[in-house]
Amino acid sequence: MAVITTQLQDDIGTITFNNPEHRNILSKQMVDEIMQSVGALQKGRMRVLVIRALKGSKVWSAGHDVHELPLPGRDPLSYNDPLVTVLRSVQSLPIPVIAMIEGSVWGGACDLALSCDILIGCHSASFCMTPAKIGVPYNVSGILHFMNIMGVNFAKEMFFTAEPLSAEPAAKAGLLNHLVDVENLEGFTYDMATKITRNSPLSIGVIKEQIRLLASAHPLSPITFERVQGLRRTVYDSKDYAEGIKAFLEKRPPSFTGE
Ligand code: LCV
Repeated sequence: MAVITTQLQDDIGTITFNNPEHRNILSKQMVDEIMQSVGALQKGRMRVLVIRALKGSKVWSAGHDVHELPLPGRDPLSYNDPLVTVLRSVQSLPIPVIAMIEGSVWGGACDLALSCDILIGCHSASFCMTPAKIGVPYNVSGILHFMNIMGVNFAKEMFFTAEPLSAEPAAKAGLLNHLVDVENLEGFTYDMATKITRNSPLSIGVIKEQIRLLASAHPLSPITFERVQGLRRTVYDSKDYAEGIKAFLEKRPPSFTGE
């Protein structure tokens, strides 16, 4: 059964998460359907893409499907991980992608929302970065994302506390472009999308790619990159990483030992 629905109207594509039972987790199935839909929508005249959950959703997306996290010894967020793949495809799509946020956003879903170009949320929106709650070593591109958008100290607070940031402080920290009342959320989002469809798609596409390249222009020497990967390995090889996943699946708080 499909976990998303797709629509193209007046040059605006819409992908709606439609797996409320499992809180719109970014499972491989969800990611595959998103990638297929984006490909199909690009065959039409799509100038803007809106990514959203169903109206009235309490959870926009609960993030990576924890059942699909590899057990110790393998990088949980490697280059080819389905979630990491969809983040790259959203970032490199040559059209603006608007995340319309209603409900809570967790873990990798925060990264998906932040991979979009514009975030418009209502007061039920919240953002929670959960790697430390599960014992996951987040990846370099994901961390850079948060640093670029909210600055080092806010990023550290989100990663270290693994506490949800509610809509108002999230908007102040730059996680939301606009915070609007829920009854205006759709209207505001599609009004902005319509305005964008009237502008030059070539100019917009080039500006989006220029900003992506400039924002990720951080020289990292090979030895530094290898050091980072080595540090991440000590985490995903750890007992704590296994404990984090086990505790999640057993629906109990994890007991981390630092080993
Ligand atoms: C699998 C789930 C999930 C889920 N996976 O409903 O960023 S990183 O590095 O951490 C990355 C690895 C990542 O993204 O990790 C995932 C981070 N996500 C979370 O920590 C959120 C985990 N979920 C929750 O805290 C709750 O589900 C929320 C608060 C989102 C909703 O709570 P609520 O009480 O409304 P349930 O918890 O009862 O969840 C409904 C069903 O969805 C499953 C969950 O196991 C349950 O399925 P079962 O009824 O079959 O048990 N589910 C929720 N999140 N990330 N499965």
